[in-house]
Parts: sequence; C-alpha cells; structure tokens
Amino acid sequence: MSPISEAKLSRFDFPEGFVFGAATAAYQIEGSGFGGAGASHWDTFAATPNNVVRAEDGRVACDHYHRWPADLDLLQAAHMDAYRFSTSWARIMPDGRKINPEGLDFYDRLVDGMLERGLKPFQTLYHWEMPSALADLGGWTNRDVAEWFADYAEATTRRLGDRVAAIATINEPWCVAWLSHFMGIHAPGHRDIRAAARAMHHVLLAHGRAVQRLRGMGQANLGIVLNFDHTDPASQSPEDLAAADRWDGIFNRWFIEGITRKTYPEAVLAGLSSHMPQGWEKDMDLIGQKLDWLGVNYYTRHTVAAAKDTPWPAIRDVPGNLPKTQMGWEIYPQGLEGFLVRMARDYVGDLPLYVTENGMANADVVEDGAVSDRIREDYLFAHLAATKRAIDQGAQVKGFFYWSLLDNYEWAEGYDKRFGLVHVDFQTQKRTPKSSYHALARALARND
Ligand code: IFM
Repeated sequence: MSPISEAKLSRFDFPEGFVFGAATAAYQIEGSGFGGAGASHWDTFAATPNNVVRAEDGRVACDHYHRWPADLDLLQAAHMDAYRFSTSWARIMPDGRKINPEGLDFYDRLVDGMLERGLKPFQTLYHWEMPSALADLGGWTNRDVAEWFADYAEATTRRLGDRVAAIATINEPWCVAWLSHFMGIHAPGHRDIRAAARAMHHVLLAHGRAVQRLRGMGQANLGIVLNFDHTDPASQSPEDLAAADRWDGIFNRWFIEGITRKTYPEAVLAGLSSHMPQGWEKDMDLIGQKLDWLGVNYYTRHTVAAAKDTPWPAIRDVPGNLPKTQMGWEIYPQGLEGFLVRMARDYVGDLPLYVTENGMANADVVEDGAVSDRIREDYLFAHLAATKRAIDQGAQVKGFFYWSLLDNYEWAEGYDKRFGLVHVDFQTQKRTPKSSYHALARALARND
C-alpha cells in the first residue's frame, strides 16, 4: 500500500491544466424505465435468476435522474474540473432507432448544469445499455450494430455536441465483448466463442463508424475508453508465460492494436480466427480512425497460469497475495503507471491520455453521520502518484477521473460493492461524502 505521504499530493503537483474529475454511468445511477426510456439488455439480464446478486437492477439506482443538481453540486464543492458521465442509448432511443425527446432533454439539462458549475462534460456514448429491441436482433453479434450505433452517436451529438468537452464512443470494449459474450458475467450473458469473436470485432467496428460519422459532422475531441489488467505469469514456465501472453492479448492488446495498428494480436487470432466474421480484415481501416485522446481504465492485476486440457484460451487465475478491495481485486498501483507508459511508448506516442476510471470498492458504513474510508484515500493517492510517475516518464496524461462519484449499481454485484467518494443510502437516497471525498477536495482546492 502507498506510503501515507502520497496523500500530500495536490493538483499543484500535476501540470497546469490537468483535469481532475469523477466518473459515473447512466444505468448505474440514473434509475431507468421512465421518462420515455426503453428497456435495455441489463433489465432482462438482471431479471433472470442467478445473474445479479439478489436480482437487483437499475430501476431506482441513485435516483440521479431526479437528484442530479445536488449530485453536480458535490463535484463542484470538491473543486473538480470535469465530470465523466454517460448517455443511455435506451433512454435516447427506446427502440434503438427512434428518438425520445424527453431523453435528450434530460441530458441537455445535465450538460448545462455541468457548465453552470464550471465542470467540463466528458461524455461516454455507450456504457452498456444496449436497447432490448436491438439486443433482439443480436446486439453486438450483428454487424449492423455499427450503423445503429453511429445513428445514435449522431443524434446525441446533434443535441449535445456544441457543449461537451470530449466524447468517448465505447466504455471498456473488453467488458462489452469478452466479459459479456465469452464469460457470461455481464449482459447479455453469453458463453459462446463465436458470439465473443463477433462482439470483439463489431464493438470496434461500431467505434470506428461512430468516430467517422462524428468527425464528418465536425465534432472535436473524440476518443475511446479501454480497460487494462496488469498480467503476471504464475511461473516462468513456457506454458504459464504463454498463458499470460494470451490473457494480455485478449485484455490489453486486442483493442488498442486494432485501433492503432489495424491488426489483432496473433496470440488471440490463434483462438478466434475461425469464429471471426467473414472479411473482417477489410474493416480494419475503418476501425483505425484517428483518435484525439485515449482513456485508460485501470483497477488491478491478475496472475494467470496455463490450464492444461481445457479449450483455448486455456487460462486459469491464480490467487495473488497483495491486499484486496471489497471486489477481491488486488491493489497494485504500479500497474497504472505501467499501462500509461506502455500506451505512450508502444501505441499512441504523444496522444493525450486520460485515466478515465480508477477506484476501489470498500464496505463503507456511516457512523455518527460520517464515513471514514482511509483505505480508499490511500488507494486514490497511490494511483495519483503512479499517474504522476508516468507523466514524469513522458506519458502525456492530461487528466484523472475517480470511479465513482457515488456508490452505485455495480452490475452483476448489485448494490453491495461501494466504489463511491460519496456514500449512498439506497433506502433513503441520502448522500454522505466520505473521508476520501474530503481528502480529494482538499487536494484539489486552489486556495484562491
Ligand atoms: O462499475 C464499473 C464501471 O461501470 C466500469 N468500469 C469498472 C467499474 C468497477 O467495476
């Protein structure tokens, strides 16, 4: 864990103009199923037994749809410069195609609310609410998803594009494709290598098509948010080294190499190529659209070993011995430094990088009206220090967003896992800023 002296870092230790913020996502906080919104594949996934802890869903979540002014006030009061939020496809296009004006009006007010408070709006277009009507047509396994997504991107940007500071197409394509179509852990819950191969490709195709469309409209500052998992081999045996390389390829190289090199890693194609959509190679130019920035989400590391006598990718997790968060994720800040430096060195050079998510879940409780989460303070400042070390090594990191502003709906984990700087009582919706919120606010104060 970090030496506590790292808690002394402040905004003045970072380059002038460095952006500090917090991140959320629509389904995890807004509440859903009203305001003209359509159903998404998360509603049906959650309604199916054994997918989500206690079958909890996002119907109420943090009721942010009605409480957003107070939530934005919390960001402002912590001296943040920006807010990373997502727009919900199912709210804006309930059937996946036709616009719901009420949905766009909501985001219009939200973006204006950010600007009134001096917060730069960092928008994400897809943070996982595939409209059910499109999921019925195969969702990410259907090649047409690229055009559906570009239509949604265009409609949303026509309304908000004049005021948002940055747009990310997709949040965490690895989760959209692999976690959801191979591992079955997120919606739509498939465990099928053919579905996974298609989703792995189509999610990037949709990204490329949306960037092309928005660029054509003159929209600036377009990026994508990728998640990364530091991977260590369980031993130096050739089998474990190869397993670690496969995991690194699936998680950490597939998406960035698709975009920046217009190729996919050989170690992954070895398992996926026979399941890929026909002619996928011809899509790589569209996928490799120029980016204006890259978002890096980072949480943890994994140690992996070869799993003998199992089908490709034949990998198994080996429990690590570092301190863990409430998610059971090892705390390893060096991994963040490593990925920021690696992205700059191997893939994007001087392209602006943002840490678009980093944070930890903890079983926080309110005592005498306050929450003491010193462990999160340590986690946060250790990762800020890792970010600073990457900057010192030349990575062009321009901002850091803590995940998350609020305790919220942690997908398959329901409401148990608390990632927020602000505690939410899900019965009363009372917000209680935690000690980590106050520590970050002190670090970000400008003293003027
Ligand atoms: O809550 C999620 C978020 O939606 C995407 N990135 C990881 C977070 C923690 O699991």
